[in-house]
Amino acid sequence: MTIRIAIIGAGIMGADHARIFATELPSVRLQVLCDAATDRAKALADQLGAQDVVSNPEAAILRDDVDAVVIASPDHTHAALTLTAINAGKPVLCEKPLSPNMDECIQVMKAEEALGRQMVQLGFMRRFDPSYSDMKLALTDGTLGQALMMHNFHRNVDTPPTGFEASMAITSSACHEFDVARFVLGTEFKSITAFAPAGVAGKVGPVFMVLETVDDQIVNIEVNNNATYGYDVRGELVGEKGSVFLNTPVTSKYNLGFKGYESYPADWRKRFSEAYRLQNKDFLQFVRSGKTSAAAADAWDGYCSTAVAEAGVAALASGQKTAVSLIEKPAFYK
Ligand code: ISE
Repeated sequence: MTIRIAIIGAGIMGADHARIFATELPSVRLQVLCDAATDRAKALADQLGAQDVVSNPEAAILRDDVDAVVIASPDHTHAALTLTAINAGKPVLCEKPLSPNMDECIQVMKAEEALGRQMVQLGFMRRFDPSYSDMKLALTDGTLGQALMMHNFHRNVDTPPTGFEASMAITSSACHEFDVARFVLGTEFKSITAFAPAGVAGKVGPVFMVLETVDDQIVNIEVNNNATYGYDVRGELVGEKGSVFLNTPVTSKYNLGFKGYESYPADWRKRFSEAYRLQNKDFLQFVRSGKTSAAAADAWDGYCSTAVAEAGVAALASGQKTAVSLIEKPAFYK
């Protein structure tokens, strides 16, 4: 069966999802691209062969010729559009975060429960990245013994010219690390402390966070959205018998001008291209079978990372170690 997809948002991520579905995966059709800037959506549709272009996201989701929805619009629109898709009975791959606000995540979980079916997959694509998969496997197969610590670096070249507020270093960037650390360690966080090191005037500054898990492991996260030199994500999981370090896929090594070096990508699309492809393939399988895979992030995972992010924003403002308090996990997600 060919799955007809609506992509909401034709910005950097909407365009990348559209490209992946149109050029890398079988039995899927770009049915409609939706963006407030219809000329941007039209240019993408012409390039990738999408059937139609519209500007109203709700109308796009509700169309009879749409089977499944990808939401890649601005963060604050994610939850409401996800609810529209759930209420229409359409599976949805929603970019992270599910919402910058915990209460909205709870509403999404309630809507799924009321329907009696999971409809939401969250775009925490790092769960599908082969290097994080190795890390998780080294824990689950016993190679590393007990997990003790996890170190994480998350560096972007710069922030988009508009729309990226300081808190988004935590809610929109660090949320990847919150989720992937929960996934790799198989645990939840109990506290977060956040520091703002010296930054450059007029730019979103770096944030350094220290988190404790309920199993007493320590996770630290550096986010620097204005690192300038390249997109650079690093991680190391330390266990009682050794450690696993993420290896960034590198295709070439340069020998030039008395130096040997590798280059960095400008953003996350190249670094995580295989993760995105595997994630979107997994989503199509979810649409076909109605069953979530073990790797995929669901609405509960979206809620948890937003709960950690909310505590992180509060911790940064207060300078205090802040508790992460989660609601009890609904039986529906167990
Ligand atoms: C962006 O939205 C992403 O999803 C990237 O993976 C992340 O590295 C970046 O910091 C976010 O702003």
